[in-house]
Amino acid sequence: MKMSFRWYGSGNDTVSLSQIRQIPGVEEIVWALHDKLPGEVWQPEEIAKVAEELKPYGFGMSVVESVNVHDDIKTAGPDRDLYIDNYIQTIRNLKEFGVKVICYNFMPVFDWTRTDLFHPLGDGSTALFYEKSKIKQDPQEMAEYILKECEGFTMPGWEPERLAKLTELFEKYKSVDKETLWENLRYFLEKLMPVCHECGIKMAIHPDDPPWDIFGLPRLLVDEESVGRFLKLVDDPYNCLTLCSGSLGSNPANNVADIVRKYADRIAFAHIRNVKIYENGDFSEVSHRDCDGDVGILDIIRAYHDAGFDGYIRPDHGRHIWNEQCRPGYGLYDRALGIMYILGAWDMLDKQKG
Ligand code: DNO
Repeated sequence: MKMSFRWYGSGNDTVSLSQIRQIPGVEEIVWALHDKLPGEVWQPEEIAKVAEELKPYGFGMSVVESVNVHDDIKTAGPDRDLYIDNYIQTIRNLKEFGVKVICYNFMPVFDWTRTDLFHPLGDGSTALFYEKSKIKQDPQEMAEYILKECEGFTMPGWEPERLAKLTELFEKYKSVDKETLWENLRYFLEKLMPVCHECGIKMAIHPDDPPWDIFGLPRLLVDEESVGRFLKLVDDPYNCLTLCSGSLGSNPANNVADIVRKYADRIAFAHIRNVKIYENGDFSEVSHRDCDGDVGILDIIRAYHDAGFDGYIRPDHGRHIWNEQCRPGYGLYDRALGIMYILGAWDMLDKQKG
């Protein structure tokens, strides 16, 4: 297992590389060119700038999160082949810098969705929260709330340029039902696989967050069965998963540790996060400690360990603690605590194995 930490880049993150350097065990920075819109080619000189920044700290840059997929690819729009060609060019450019895994998602319109980004947890900390009943309302209202809370930062999946055209976007997806979306995903991945082989880069899809349809938009990767369908859809060792424990785990019917055990050989990247689920289906993000939430963090870590997982792993969202002013879910302190929890469990498992 290779421990990593997501970083949004100089001037775009409250956390610095020198701070990350002091968290034990971090080998890799999970990065992206956050000013790129979906569909644009990532140019070598732009990637080189990030490589230069990471170099003095000795961090690898093997994982990109995300190269976002243009809506024309998701909806089979008129320019999908053009945008797939651009994606392929980006893969080729990333290869030159040692990238091994590209995390992406195939969620329509919205990436992850929450209704409160700073929900009080009762101990003075706050965290991301999802209130089911709010999602039935106006998507425009929710998008405006999230954009307002995130002013000053770029938020992948929440690009203001895209969301300014929300009605148009919803219109585009009107004719895209679940089966069509599966088909469009297959088309995209089949075009990419030969290039992934050539470049040694794995495509690692992020499951849908939350794992159910929202605002009438179809969501594909929501449970063990759909994850299995995805892996068979394009049955190729370079067609992989970013297995996010918190996304799948916010449906209590999902046993994430079982999913890890079943598909470990196709997991290229692991997001480890804990979630507390309420009876009415609302959920709150919580600390990484197993007993604080419901996803079974320790079982999940054990499942990775038993499988001899040698992919990349990162603590996912943290709470906002000790008055840290940071991006929602992406502060320094709680994610650093998360790393220590994961490494503590992992080291103990190593020791027991002898
Ligand atoms: C949320 C993240 C997701 C993820 C994308 C991948 O914090 O896990 O936004 O980066 O879905 O494309």
